[in-house]
Amino acid sequence: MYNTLKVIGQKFRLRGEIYSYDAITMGNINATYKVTYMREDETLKSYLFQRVNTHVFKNPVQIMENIDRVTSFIRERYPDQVSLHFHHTDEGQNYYVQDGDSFWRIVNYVDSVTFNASDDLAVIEATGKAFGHFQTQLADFDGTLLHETIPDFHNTKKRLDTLFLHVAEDPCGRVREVKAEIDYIRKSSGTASELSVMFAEGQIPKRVTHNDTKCNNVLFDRKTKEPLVVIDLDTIMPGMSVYDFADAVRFIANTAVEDEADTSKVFFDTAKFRAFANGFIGATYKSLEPVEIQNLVKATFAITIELASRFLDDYITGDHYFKCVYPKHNLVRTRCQLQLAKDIERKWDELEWIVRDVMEKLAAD
Ligand code: GN1
Ligand code: MG
Repeated sequence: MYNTLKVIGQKFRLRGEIYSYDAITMGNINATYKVTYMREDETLKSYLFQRVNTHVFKNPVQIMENIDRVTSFIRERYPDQVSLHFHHTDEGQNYYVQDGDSFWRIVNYVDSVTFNASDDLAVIEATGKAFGHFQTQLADFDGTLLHETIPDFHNTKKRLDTLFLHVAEDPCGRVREVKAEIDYIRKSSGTASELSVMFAEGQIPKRVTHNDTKCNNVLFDRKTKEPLVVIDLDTIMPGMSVYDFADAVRFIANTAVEDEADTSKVFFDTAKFRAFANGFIGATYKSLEPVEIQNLVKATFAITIELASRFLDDYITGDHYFKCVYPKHNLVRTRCQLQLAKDIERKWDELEWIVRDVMEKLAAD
């Protein structure tokens, strides 16, 4: 790996010699390395090198165009905030394609801490605030400038249709193992699809959204625990605000990890939901429309079913999309999301009540 990283660093004209490097294993899609250089004056400087997964991202050049537009917009509007800088090669591109197939990019390393999970409600609220703030930052960014890099990425209806098609085809003979999972998804498919259908019909506003709002995509200040910057801009596209809320809360309010094999540990934590809602709605409620506020809970259920169906679809079709660490990893992930969806369903009324309560308190302030 050292030699590859060295060559990539040279293409991006980084100064000095590689001092150390570590693989960062957090994401499910791209390969990321933290690479530290020692410069001529013996100071150390770190960068993140990323090899983009071009099986998932079929148009990586378009992604880099989106990222370039969005990061320059944010940097111009908010010059005092921590921001992401992608490096350029001699040819002036913010990416480099090695040997015709490896797609590389380099971004500044921000000294920070991330959370894969947290029991600290203040951190959860801050995560909500960060994603809400990110959306308001981009509120008057012209979404038509963005490429739709993964078409129908959060079109739940299409995701479910694709799953059912692959269930019928059963290309790997795995369907017989997952009957109960498919039954529950079929039963939930009407409710889960509803918002994506409304969005397609123009009943829910089209906004510029992040589309991958896991809490580990927010960098926090090590000392103050204040959010610094939102990262992982690969899926920035026009989308639904409620799904950014939902995807984040699906992840952060899960009492277990996303791939917990013991589903008896999986619950949807309503106190965490409230904390996240406080942060997110607090940052966005002035611009959110009633149809959005009213659908936050439905979106949370929908995105959980959507992700379960994406994991299950990948399992049924032979595990080509998400990185798998062991053979049934995608099945374990599916079961975990379905357990979570069931708990959200049970707590639905309470969650609706929490959203109303958060709104009332914000309005009273
Ligand atoms: C993928 O790799 P990561 O963590 O950035 C996926 C998301 C899923 C997530 C589930 C482009 O994101 O949609 O919610 O895994 N990203 C893509 O952990 O498919
Ligand atoms: Mg991502």
